[in-house]
Amino acid sequence: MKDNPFLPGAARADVPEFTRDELGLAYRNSGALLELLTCDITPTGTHYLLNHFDVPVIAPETHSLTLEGAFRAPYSLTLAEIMAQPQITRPVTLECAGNGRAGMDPRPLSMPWMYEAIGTSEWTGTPLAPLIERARPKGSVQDFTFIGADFGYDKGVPHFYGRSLTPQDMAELEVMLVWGMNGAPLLPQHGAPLRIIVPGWYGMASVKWLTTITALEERYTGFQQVETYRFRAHPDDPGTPVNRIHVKSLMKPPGVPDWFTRARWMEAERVTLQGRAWSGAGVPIEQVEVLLDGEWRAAELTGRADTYAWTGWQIDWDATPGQHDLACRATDAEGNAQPLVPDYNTGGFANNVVQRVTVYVT
Ligand SMILES: Nc1nc2c(c(=O)[nH]1)N[C@H]1C(S)=C(S)[C@@H](COP(=O)(O)O)O[C@H]1N2
Ligand SMILES: [Mo]
Repeated sequence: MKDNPFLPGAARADVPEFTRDELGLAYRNSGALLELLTCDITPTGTHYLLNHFDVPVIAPETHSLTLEGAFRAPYSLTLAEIMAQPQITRPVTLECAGNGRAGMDPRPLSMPWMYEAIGTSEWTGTPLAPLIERARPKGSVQDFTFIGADFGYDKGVPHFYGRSLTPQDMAELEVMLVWGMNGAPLLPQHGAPLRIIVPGWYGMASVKWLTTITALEERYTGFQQVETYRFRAHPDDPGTPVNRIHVKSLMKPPGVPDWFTRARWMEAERVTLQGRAWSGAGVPIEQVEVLLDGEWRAAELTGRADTYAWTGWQIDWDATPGQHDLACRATDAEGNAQPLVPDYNTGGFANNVVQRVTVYVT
């Protein structure tokens, strides 16, 4: 128990592990609070954030969305016209593709997420596919691009944040055009006044501050589509695209924390451990196992609110005195299970390694 931070006079290791630039990104791109995993819907303001550039401030009264390019009937809609479309509200779990990056070895330099780039909100908007169909895309269209109002540089490349989906993606995914989050207008940092939500895919596809949808007769080659968000084994590897979310689970850490290390302390007692599990593309969670005293035990699944929302789980644990290293591991209905060691890629994407939580019980 030599690292036990709960002992009086416990020392802090002072190894400068993260760079200043990573620290700066971590201030801007806040993560969810794991203790709120008990909430079905992530309380507004605690949903994780990932903003590549500066948050643009857009006046909703004058905002419009333009559909241009290889459409037979291109058009624009004001925000008011969009909000008059058939309205739907759905809980959707979003996760940043970089979640878990800080747990990779070597650590890829970017936003150093550990476990917390996750959240589930009730998104209000309208299905996007009918609005694209209304513009009558030509048969030759290969990509629909979604461009945000935020502009900046990455690796020397200036660009508006943009992503694309193929006509087949549009047919398969239930993409929403969204103006509301948890019953209120979108917050500036979450894409106000208009964004898309691509359920079941990592968050990079859910373009915020949406201004333009362009139909292309060739594949889109924007920076965020082809230069990043690829699984590359080494820098010269062309790699494969990152798209659907990989199966994952998290637990609410039990007991109380040590301020600095976030290690946990509790008294010996019977407790109910709780958490959430999710997978991509609407695939349900089949099983969650929790590592308790060296044994993987099946948790009870408490269900999910909708196809693209996370599933709750819980399990009782008789906590006995000593140090305990807990972990949780989900398996989805396609048989995908979380790995015990991370699968490396140069961008640090989709690290769905099992979460580990150290608990000191007295
Ligand atoms: N325009 C724009 N859209 C964007 C981004 C961005 O930087 N600019 N970040 C993307 C990434 S990587 C993620 S994970 C999600 C995060 O959405 P949130 O901040 O609302 O949680 O937004 C996506 N959409
Ligand atoms: Mo992300």
